[in-house]
Amino acid sequence: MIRKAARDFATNELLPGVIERDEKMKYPAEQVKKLADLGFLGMMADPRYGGGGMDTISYVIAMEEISKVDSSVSVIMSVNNSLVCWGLETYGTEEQKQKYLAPLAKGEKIGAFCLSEPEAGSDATSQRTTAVDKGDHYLLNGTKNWITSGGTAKVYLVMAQSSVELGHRGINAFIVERDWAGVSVGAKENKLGIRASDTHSVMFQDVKVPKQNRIGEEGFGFKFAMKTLSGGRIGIASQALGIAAGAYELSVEYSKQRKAFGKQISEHQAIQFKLADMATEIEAARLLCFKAAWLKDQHKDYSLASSLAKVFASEVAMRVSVEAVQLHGGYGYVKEYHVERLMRDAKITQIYEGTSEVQRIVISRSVLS
Ligand code: COS
Repeated sequence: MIRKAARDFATNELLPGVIERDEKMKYPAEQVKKLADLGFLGMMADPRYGGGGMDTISYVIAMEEISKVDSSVSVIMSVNNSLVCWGLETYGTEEQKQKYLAPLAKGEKIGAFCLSEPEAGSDATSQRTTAVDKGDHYLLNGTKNWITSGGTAKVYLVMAQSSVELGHRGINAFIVERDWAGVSVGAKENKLGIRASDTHSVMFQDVKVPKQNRIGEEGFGFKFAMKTLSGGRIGIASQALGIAAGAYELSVEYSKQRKAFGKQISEHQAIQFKLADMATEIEAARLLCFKAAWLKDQHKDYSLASSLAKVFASEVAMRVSVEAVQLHGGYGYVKEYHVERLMRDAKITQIYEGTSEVQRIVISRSVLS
């Protein structure tokens, strides 16, 4: 049912206009609103807070279907669900959940996750943003980069350094509202892919953050970010899976229509083998996503599984989408056939929420421990 609902939504609501939104970097405001009505912006959150109460497997399925068509929309969905809502639900106080999680899970507000900085992407412990303890509040100063939904979000989860001498144990996580004095947003980034999504720098200048807006104990911020990102990576792995599966489905369809050398190109073994390789890799990526999701649903450790899923699925998305363009030939290189967009969209899945290299750090540490 979830797959069908997501697929119908992608076909009926996302496909029309997806090329134009990509070209013009137009934020999918209407589509995100409908996604909220469908309950997909807080799929896994507890219904007590307006969420859908669904499991992570359902989320993977919905992410796959939506990403087959529009990854600018699915990244908004992924960040809101698995970084923002999940982070708040798991580590927030009851008061924080009532105030912030409820509107976010219902999609009345969009949330953003602010960890990356100009000099702290993979090296996430090197936070330059500071949050100085001033008694009843913290004073927040710094800049966050490449923030998904940075311009539209009303709520930011912000990581900042409160005690440099404590290193990563001095980092805190805060809930910051867009409308507070001192919060400002830079210009929208002009990106290679996921061009319709709203990526901005977010600046904090002497922002007063009340103590009750800290998430968890003093110094819990880095662990909060790592734990939240472990789940986020399942979302991005599913996005990559969807990009690969979308490119593959278009390739199967095209290969049955296009004729060359007197027959459909699907009758040429060179094309058949390309499709066979795509199908094999996509199935493997899907099973890795399901395994990570299943472990999370069973409350088992899923940090390794989510890195395995993300590194593999994102590399499959790259390989499959490049092959899909090749299979489409000249048509693949123009926008109308969608595969060039999928190829551009695929690249980011190897970069955000932990690059492929970061996933290999996580995996190799586990292998060697
Ligand atoms: N869950 C819980 N805790 C974790 C964790 C996880 N998945 N990963 C690391 N930690 C903890 C460690 O246990 C350690 O705590 P203690 O010192 O108390 O034991 C602490 O976090 C620091 O970890 P570590 O020493 O491994 O830090 P490193 O600087 O070596 O960095 C990587 C580890 C590279 C894995 C981490 O910085 C990372 O994931 N970077 C990428 C961040 C990212 O995804 N950026 C994209 C931003 S969102 S688009």
